[in-house]
Amino acid sequence: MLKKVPADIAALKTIDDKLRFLSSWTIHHANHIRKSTDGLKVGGHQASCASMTAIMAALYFHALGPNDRVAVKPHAGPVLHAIHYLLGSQSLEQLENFRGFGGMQSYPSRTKDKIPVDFSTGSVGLGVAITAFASLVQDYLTAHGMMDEADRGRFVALIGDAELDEGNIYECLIEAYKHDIRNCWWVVDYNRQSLDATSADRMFERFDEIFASCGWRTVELRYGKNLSAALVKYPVIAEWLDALPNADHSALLYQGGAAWRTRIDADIGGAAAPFLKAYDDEALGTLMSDLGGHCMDTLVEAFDAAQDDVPTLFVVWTVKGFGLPFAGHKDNHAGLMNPTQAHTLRDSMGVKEGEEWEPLAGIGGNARAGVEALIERSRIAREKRDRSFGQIEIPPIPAPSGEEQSTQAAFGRVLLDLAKSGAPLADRIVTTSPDVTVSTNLGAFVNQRGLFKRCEMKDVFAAAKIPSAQKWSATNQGQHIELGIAESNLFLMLAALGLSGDLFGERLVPIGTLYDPFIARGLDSLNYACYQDARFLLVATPSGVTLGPEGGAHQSINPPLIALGQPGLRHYEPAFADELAAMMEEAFRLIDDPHGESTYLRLSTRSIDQVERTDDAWRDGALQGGYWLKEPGTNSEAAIVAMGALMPEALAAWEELSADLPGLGLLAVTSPDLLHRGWTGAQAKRWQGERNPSHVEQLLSRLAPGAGLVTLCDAAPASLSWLGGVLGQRVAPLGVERFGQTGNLADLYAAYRLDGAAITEGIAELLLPQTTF
Ligand SMILES: Cc1ncc(C[n+]2csc(CCOP(=O)(O)OP(=O)(O)O)c2C)c(N)n1
Ligand SMILES: [Mg+2]
Repeated sequence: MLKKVPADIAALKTIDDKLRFLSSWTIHHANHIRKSTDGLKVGGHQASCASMTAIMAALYFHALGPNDRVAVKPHAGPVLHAIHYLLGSQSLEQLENFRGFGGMQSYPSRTKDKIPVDFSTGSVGLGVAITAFASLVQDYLTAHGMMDEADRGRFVALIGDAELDEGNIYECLIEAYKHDIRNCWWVVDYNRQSLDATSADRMFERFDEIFASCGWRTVELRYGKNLSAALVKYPVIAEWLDALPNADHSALLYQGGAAWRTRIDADIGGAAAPFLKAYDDEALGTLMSDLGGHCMDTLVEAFDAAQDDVPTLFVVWTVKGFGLPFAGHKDNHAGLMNPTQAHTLRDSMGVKEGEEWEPLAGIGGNARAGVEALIERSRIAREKRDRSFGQIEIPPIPAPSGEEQSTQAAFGRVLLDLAKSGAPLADRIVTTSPDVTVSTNLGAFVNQRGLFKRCEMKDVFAAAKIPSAQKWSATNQGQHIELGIAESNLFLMLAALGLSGDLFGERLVPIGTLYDPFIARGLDSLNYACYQDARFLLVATPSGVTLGPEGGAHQSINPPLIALGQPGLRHYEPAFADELAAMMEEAFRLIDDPHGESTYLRLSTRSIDQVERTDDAWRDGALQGGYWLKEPGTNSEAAIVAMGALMPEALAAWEELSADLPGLGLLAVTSPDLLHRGWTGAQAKRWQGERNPSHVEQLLSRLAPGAGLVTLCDAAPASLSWLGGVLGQRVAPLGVERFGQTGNLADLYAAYRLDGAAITEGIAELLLPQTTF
């Protein structure tokens, strides 16, 4: 941590004003000055920005150092851009194009914004929680000697108060406590307003306790220096103000001095007279708005006082829309100043018309020198960090041997072999799982590489010589981060691990496991991880009704459809162990490739006969989304198209049917996601003059133009039924559309129409003279 330097309070206050003006003007420009071509409201959140400008001035121009990383609450994005504009690291063009195509984004975006954005935000709550996981990654890297202790930073989340209603914050808080995280500051912009209205009073009394019980220091910055001094002098006002409900407080802040006077007089009467006499209306309004979050001395003092590594929650009282005409109004969330109001603000800042974008317009004399010096002194990182790819040597991943294997068991074997191999890749792997480490077959890897904890944890069972297949001891050299059962945390952990190259310059290879149906539990966090291009391997197992006796609560149906619609995540669903090994190798490569992405492997516990391969020709196709497991004959009229764990049914049906239907093909689909992307991508390219058919077009063009496809997957049938649209072939889609239930495989496959009989019926449906409807 850097040594603190004395603060130039006057210059910080001027920067606070400047940030309030620039963020407001950026939004104003986009809504009222830039030409609209479609009549849509552009939007923006002037009030949410104004709430935080002092807090952000104090942080970025005083408290933060170059190694600190910040998640900025989504609606204060324009303040972050204004900061970089003052620092010279954001262009006018970008500000003028706020919310325009290619311009600065509505909410801070790591990937699209031109300024350094440490964490994307937008879906409230997630940007907060990822900071805790990032601090854990920092501890991991320093413990493993991949990062210098001296380069440590602090992880700061700037939070809206209503954001604290998101459950993911508390899930994360519990996990963070277990892992003893540190170097985190969460700064709550406590403006007591959400989107719809003012926030509930009751809960805020409890936040202290919740955070404190999870090991956090809590600091409340309620009143600024002037108001605090007045309240000491007039305790009767202090008592009254402390008890004022949120809604009343906001309304009075909006109404101003005269309303404060009337209300105080009505509520307190004669005892308030000396206080009321001491201020005229304007001074009273200003005094009552002097909350901690707008008092630079208070902010600087608080940040300076928290220089150790104890995680700290600052609850900073603010006025939503501070200094703007709709300050405190409950409807101000998306409120925009009209041009007259924006001009009044501009004039009040001493900025001349036409000079609105001059960074230091309106700041004259000595003040200017102070501000310039402060801008020069700001220690935050001004430019985007490099993304560090291409660091990891990826060895060939051999397929585990065995005539009968499940893809889940093969996954465990591959990792075990890697762990034992001593390959550099193995040292970069970090595994993590929400309490399903053993049941997803990570156990063997963990036995080899151990759990990670900053402080050693002994395996009590092993010490007592109680037999167990699983070693469960932790050191700071371990490579498995065990999480409690909270899938959202898994994805946030993967997001933080998957950004290690971007945040810390050292790429890790994160592998997270969970049961396939519970992807849905953390879906927004998964999307969040992908949105900011974190790189990881997600292994979801078991999956589908193939889970048999475990029953419907654990049998997944729609994840392949989720994956089909999820950018930044490649779905592979192998049938055989050699496919799985190839996919893992590809997934590792994609993690370390600038043009790569994350991978989702959907695996199964069903042990199936492996196929004999005569060559490696299948491999390329498998990595592109599919290959002919049984080549079709020339102009074949039909094919079975199957995915994953149902391949034995497809193969058996193929054997049976091909006697009558010579030339029947069997297409093994390994990734509907990739096939679909290839299809649409090739179409788009044709319009740019490139005429290469996509992989799926090539595969399906081996069949007759009007051929029929029976598609089969242990998932929603729509995962594959779209294949008929590629070349206009007819489809009989088989898959799961009702909740599963317990049973053996034969019973379940019959009940859900996933067996040989269903495939035969499907073929008949397609080949018999067309049914008329
Ligand atoms: C997960 C999610 N749900 C809903 C929204 C829509 N939304 C954006 S801001 C907001 C209220 C934010 O209030 P607060 O956190 O107090 O921020 P501030 O008052 O500082 O604007 C809501 C509901 C969102 N961005 N993310
Ligand atoms: Mg709020």
